Amino acid sequence: MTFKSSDNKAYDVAIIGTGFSGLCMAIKLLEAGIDSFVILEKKDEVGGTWRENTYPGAACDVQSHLYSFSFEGNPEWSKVFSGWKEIQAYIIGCVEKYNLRDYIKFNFEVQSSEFIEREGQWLISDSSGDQVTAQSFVMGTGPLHVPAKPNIPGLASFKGRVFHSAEWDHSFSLSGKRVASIGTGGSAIQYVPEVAKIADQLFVYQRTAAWVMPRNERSYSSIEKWVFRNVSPVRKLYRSMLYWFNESRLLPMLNPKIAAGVSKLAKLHIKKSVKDPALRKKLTPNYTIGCKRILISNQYYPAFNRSNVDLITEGIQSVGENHITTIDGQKREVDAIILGTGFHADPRSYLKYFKITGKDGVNLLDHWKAGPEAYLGTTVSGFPNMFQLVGPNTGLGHNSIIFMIESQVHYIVKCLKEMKRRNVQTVEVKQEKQTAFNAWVQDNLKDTVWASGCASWYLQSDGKNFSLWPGSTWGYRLKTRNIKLDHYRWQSLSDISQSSPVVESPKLACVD
Ligand code: N01
Repeated sequence: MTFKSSDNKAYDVAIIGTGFSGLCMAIKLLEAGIDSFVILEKKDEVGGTWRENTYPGAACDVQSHLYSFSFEGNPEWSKVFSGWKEIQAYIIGCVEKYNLRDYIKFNFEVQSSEFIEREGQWLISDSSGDQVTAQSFVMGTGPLHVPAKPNIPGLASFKGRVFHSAEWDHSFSLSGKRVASIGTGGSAIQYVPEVAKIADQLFVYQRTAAWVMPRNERSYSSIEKWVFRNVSPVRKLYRSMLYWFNESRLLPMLNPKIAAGVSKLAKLHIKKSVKDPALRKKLTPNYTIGCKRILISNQYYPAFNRSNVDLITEGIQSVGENHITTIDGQKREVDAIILGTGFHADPRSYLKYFKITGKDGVNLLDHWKAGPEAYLGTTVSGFPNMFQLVGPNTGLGHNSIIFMIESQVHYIVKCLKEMKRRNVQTVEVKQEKQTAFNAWVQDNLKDTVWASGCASWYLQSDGKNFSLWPGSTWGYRLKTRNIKLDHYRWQSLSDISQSSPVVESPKLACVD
């Protein structure tokens, strides 16, 4: 399919990314009658997380009937928690249904985005010098897309294969090999049981134990699928039951005392799954459940009962040409090392490769020196017409992120429509509203389980939680239903030229 939305013009909207966020934005723009938009995608296929994470066992830990667009129900999900292939097929199905490939510019890896104040436009460039201009700019890049690789002495000298879970090397068979896996987060607990089945020996290097709860592995029967297909109110009711069930999981997150009760259930899961008491002890976390993301798996703990799987809890000291040495001096020879070490979740680390310049030449990284902040996780003062999906403090530990994305997209479309209605070229949140909102967010986060003392990717180095929404998802939906018009500055180009000195702006270019 060729890119058609490329006729050398400035678009109304440029969207970055073709994951759930970017695609949702595109579909809702079309629904609102806005078809002057382009979607910029760094790779040659859509899917975001679900294109990248193809490791064995990769699956979503939110139920598929809920982890899908509310307006694009899929009666055909094979099981409660689907694997990456099925989710990616669903995403591609949505792209085909809404003819979104016509709007996507593939292989366009955004390197910079600059707000040209005099024009009220964003100038977006990729590494090859290709450029696009758009009045509004929506970031659908997702917070977990730049792999974090550990800085272990000697890792570069390892002569075997090393790869990150999100960059799985399918060309290298782990069958019959001695494999080391570093990390025990959401990704590792999914691939460890799969690798254990084929590797000769698997060493799992655990720095911090993870709380893992049982997963409902059920497949849907053909009768259930028939009902979902033919009686859509039943499917919708089921979706809403899943939503409210997940929403109830917020309670322990907001109250560490309740969380402590939930940890008894998790301990029971460990007891039932792992035979060796010493091993159980090592696998039992020493922090309040929920402080790091609660993981779900029926296969992770039992994998440690296998004779070819070893849990290593001593810290890694160094890596040699064919081995890993731990601080107790133990050397283990391996053929491959899998880095299940997570992602650079703090936008300040991944935005180093993607420069965003707002009003008065201010770099977003400088604006965010003390930590990423946005108004409703969506708009940032000083960065007019810029919108973020799953921006600061809109992440979740208990429910489907797609619910949040749909709330944000609804809000952004409202902003764009309001700009048109007022015939203005820029919209910018007022700094005092952004500051007050973030004070409220931080105040609401301070007694939650996420602040109960563990180290997690939700927190920046000074302990500030920059990633999670501090309350219910329906509360967020209520806040994003309507725009508080007086929280924003709505300006036409003539207002801007009267209020600021004329500065020579770079010539706008728009290259196909
Ligand atoms: O990454 P993580 P992930 N030496 O950051 C360890 C989502 N997700 O890719 O806890 C040794 O959770 C680190 O140890 P510690 C989900 O939101 C969703 O697994 O920091 N170890 C930890 O154990 C999830 O939260 C699905 O002490 C090192 C691990 O590596 C997020 O993605 C599926 C280390 C990293 O865990 C990220 O998950 C999978 C070092 N130098 C993932 N550095 C769904 O189903 C790090 N670690 C939707």
